[in-house]
Amino acid sequence: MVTTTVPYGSKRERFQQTFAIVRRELLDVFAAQGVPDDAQSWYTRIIDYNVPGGKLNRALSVVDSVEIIKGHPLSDHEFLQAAVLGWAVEFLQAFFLVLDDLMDKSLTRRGQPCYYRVPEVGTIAVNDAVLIESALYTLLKLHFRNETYYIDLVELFHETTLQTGTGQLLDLITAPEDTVDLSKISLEKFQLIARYKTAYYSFYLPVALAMLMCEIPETYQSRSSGETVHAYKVARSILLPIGEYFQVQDDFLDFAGAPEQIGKVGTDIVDNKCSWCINTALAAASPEQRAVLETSYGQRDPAMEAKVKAVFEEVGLREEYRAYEEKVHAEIVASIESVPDDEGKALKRRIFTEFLEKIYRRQK
Ligand code: GPP
Ligand code: MG
Ligand code: MG
Ligand code: MG
Repeated sequence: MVTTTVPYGSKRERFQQTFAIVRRELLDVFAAQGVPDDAQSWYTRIIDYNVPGGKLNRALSVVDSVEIIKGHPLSDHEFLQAAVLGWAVEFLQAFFLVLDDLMDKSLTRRGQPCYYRVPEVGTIAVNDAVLIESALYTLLKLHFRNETYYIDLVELFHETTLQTGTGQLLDLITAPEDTVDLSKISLEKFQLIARYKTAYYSFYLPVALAMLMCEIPETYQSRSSGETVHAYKVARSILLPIGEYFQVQDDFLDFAGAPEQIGKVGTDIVDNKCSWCINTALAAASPEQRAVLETSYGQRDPAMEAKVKAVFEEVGLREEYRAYEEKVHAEIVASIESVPDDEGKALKRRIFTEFLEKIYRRQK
């Protein structure tokens, strides 16, 4: 008898195929509440418009990390569980982005109008974000309710939401609409904002979820070094700097990326954001250039925005960025070398290198 194996395609394709499963489950749970067809159609659009269209780096890192820790190709059941955690991160991200675009008054996201700008949606987007958030907990319940680590997954999502909301608060109150005061911003402030608003949910969360699913304990004895490893703390110490680097890239692309490439139109300059770009430009600016930044930053006026961009070019921000990227990449690679690399239910260096290489020199 000839047996044929159906080719799975790439990991990304295999992962994307699981979207149909989680989508169906969520639509069924929603419909089971007994709501009319128009509400069901609205709910379907919420998911389809906001969830599947991203780069999926965060989600794929959950799957990759589970595979690296387990050390063997995943069974169908393991793959689905890892994929559900990946989608849960993408739902968390969609929840944040819908609200972030409203708060940042952004125009486009992932190459389409921001969700709140869809004509019938407007501020209903706030309620839709509530529904997107609730969906991730539905997924966790459907797929993990019977696992011993279920409550750890739930708590991790709750803690991550607190951290991200804290970062967003810092981001917003550091960028008041009516008063531009560049003396109040600094790279230290940028770093704090970046870690809280981005690094926890984008980098620590996907890896910590994989670690929980693989039942890596809080602490264990390293066979290679003999030392006690505080696994989640070590993971955080590598992943938060990667997340900060990612936010530097996001800020640089907000200024220098082509909208067709990055899928969004930058708003940081007009929004008065404490971005890596403004901090780095201020450090390099002459008194005259600083004066231009003082009067033109944070103004909702394309001519003012153009003046700021011209100063960014004059001070050599592109070169600063290239140098920063190479330096921070090398530093992170070196810090990964210090992670104990043990067999079994333990951390592996490759978790971090794979995640880092996904974003190194990214153009979108
Ligand atoms: C990225 O900031 C941070 C977030 C998307 C977190 C939002 C958190 C909430 C609690 C709503 P950003 O504004 O630089 O992202 P982008 O450039 O993609 O708009
Ligand atoms: Mg934004
Ligand atoms: Mg924002
Ligand atoms: Mg940004």
